[in-house]
Amino acid sequence: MITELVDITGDFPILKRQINGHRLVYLDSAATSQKPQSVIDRVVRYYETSNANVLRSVHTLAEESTVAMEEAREKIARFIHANSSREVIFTRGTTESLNTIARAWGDKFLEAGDEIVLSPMEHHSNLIPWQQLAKRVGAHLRFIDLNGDGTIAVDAVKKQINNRTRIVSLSAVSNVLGTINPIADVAKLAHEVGAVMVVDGAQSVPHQPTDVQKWDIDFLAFSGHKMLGPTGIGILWGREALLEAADPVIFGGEMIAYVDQDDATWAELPAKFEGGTPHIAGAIGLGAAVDYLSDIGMSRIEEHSRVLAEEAYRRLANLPGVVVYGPAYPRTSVVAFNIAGIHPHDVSQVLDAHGIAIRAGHHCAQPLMHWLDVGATARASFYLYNSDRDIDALVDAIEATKGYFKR
Ligand code: C6P
Repeated sequence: MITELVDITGDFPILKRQINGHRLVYLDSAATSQKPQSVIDRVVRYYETSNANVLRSVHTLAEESTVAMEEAREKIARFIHANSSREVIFTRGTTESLNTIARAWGDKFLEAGDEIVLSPMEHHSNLIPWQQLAKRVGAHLRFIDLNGDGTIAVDAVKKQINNRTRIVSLSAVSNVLGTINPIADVAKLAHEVGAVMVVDGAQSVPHQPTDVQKWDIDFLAFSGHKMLGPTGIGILWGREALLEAADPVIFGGEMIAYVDQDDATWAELPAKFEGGTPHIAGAIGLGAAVDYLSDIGMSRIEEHSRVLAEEAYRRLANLPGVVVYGPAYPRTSVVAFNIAGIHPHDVSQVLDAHGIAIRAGHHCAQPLMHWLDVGATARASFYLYNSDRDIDALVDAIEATKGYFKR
């Protein structure tokens, strides 16, 4: 290990698998992380012992189920330093969280001529909801100019923010460039003009300590499945006053206070935004994932993700014919690259033959592909169960890929 993190691969049953006769080298955690046994066991135990709908029935199982889900909410609130678990809304993931903010807050408070500031590195989930909001209300999108290496300078942000700005929405970590964006500085600029600061934390919350108070932001979206939790569960965090002021977007069971034939009033937070039966097992599983991450310590995980990404960048950038995107330093968790003359899908296929799982494509960031002037890239992404041994395997397999296509 090149970091102080001990080898925890034994906690992840899937990592025992052989793929095409090789040890599985899983370098696709930015798409979704693998799950430790403790998370898998927690979900199974829930279904085996306490399965019941939440917040409705008054029997023992329903009580246990509700308590377990609300305990998970409390853990997640502490994990991101929310003021209260009332600010923590369960969603399906980052995508649903961002769409909810755009609908719930954006539709209510934006008007024609207002502006939304984004960056060209945003994932489609942090772009299209704002495009659609802008179309609905007649607002305009503005984009921060990136530095040549894909980083964001605070001065470039200043140029796009003015007194018509109502929303600034930025990823904390890019899922392609691995850049770490200056969220606290941008939030300060947003607040100076009375705009709200939204953060796409899909790639940051799994890899670094998250403190919404220190960042001084207004909304945060992230996904459970990228941080060792189950798929289909994610979080929308918002400041209580903003969530109180916003309108619900999913109408139905459990999000109401009172209903008659013609109208309805809304439940208190967080229920107001959680219409319908939630993903109870997912929420409880995410709580177990937060326990696992917290036991290791997010600062150590941050260091580990940073060291692996920087080391992988350095080694790939030294390979002839390999182009690596984004800054050498500082970066975290993901390294996107291309091999001259070989399509990334072909790279991915040859790597798979060596047991190595990476992602290839536009990574749901087509505007960023245009900015990089490429159609697609290969991308290796690292997490707490990876080590320098996996970087060795990646480098060897890239050399083999080059040899294969030369033939
Ligand atoms: N990026 C990747 O391979 P969902 O799908 O809702 O859990 O997350 C969407 C999302 C939003 N923002 C960022 C920065 C992301 O990286 C992602 C998911 C995956 O890069 C799947 S496309």
